[in-house]
Amino acid sequence: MANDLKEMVRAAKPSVAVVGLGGAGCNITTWIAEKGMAGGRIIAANTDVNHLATMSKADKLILLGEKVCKGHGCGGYPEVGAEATKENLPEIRAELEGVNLLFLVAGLGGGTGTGAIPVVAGIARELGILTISCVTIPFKIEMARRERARNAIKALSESCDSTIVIDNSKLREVAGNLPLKEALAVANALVGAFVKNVTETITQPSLINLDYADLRAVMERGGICAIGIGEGDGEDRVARAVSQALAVPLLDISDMSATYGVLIHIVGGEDMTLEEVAVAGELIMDRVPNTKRVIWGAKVDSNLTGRVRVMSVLTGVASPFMAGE
Ligand SMILES: Nc1nc2c(ncn2[C@@H]2O[C@H](COP(=O)(O)OP(=O)(O)OP(=O)(O)O)[C@@H](O)[C@H]2O)c(=O)[nH]1
Ligand SMILES: [Mg+2]
Repeated sequence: MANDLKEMVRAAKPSVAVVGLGGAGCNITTWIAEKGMAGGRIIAANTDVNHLATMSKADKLILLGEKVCKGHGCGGYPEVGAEATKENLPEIRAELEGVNLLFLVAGLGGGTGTGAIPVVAGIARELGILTISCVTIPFKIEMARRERARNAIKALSESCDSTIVIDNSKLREVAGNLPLKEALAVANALVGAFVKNVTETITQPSLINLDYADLRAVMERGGICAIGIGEGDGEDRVARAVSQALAVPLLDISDMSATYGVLIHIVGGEDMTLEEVAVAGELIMDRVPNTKRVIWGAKVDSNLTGRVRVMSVLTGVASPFMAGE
């Protein structure tokens, strides 16, 4: 019996993969690979051979569109990025066979990531994989790039289950006056931590496990999603972390009460109590009363003693960016 159960646990463990596409996407997979992620396979794909070979870390590197791009990038043309990705379809499909949960990460606005991400999402849909894309949209001053990103998000919301959108322009609110490169690194760390936390919480034992079925219930056809992060210490640390996570979503949302679902992930030191985790769930419910589903996972990280960090994903939101702002 014990052996049967062990075998069932092994068989029930979902297979998770993360694919970074283009320069920003590969920077995010590099962040994840450097931190280490238990239970998921990391793939980095780019047309730019130099960036891929010298700066990208992953379990598997894929050079996209060798014929079309000859190892250079796409120069900001998404049509070229899509063409380049089609050259590698068999290889990408082979990587995705048997995967249950897929994260696709890219910075929208350039050629490779913007062109590749809908193509890979299309293969994932054919294979019936729960697919969550995590994308950034360019700064407000990058007008033409923002328009390109908007079109890409429309395409993604048709082919992915959920599309988590981070507006680089909103980074100022969390990253303050950091130099550009460091502000972008804040977004990379946020997306990287989200992918790592969700992967580990559904594949490894943790304080409160989110399982694959829970995740599927919230993220399947979740539409456009906003992510927020908050941190607190001392008394009321959970309340402060939760309100910060909900107050500064990294995408402007027109109406928070229309949120369909919420995923919350809490990380705290050895001193975090189960009571605190439960309170976090209640506080979130108060803020988004019409939400149909709330799921959460929690994990202990001994480096965070005295503090808690909360990450929230609101699904099915309406954003002024998508309305053409
Ligand atoms: N968060 C984040 N955003 C980035 C980073 N690098 C670039 N960006 C953003 O992502 C957009 C696309 O840039 P890249 O990812 O370099 O473009 P690409 O997909 O490689 O496309 P091409 O180089 O044109 O083939 C830019 O307009 C920036 O807004 C990064 O490291 N982190
Ligand atoms: Mg590039």
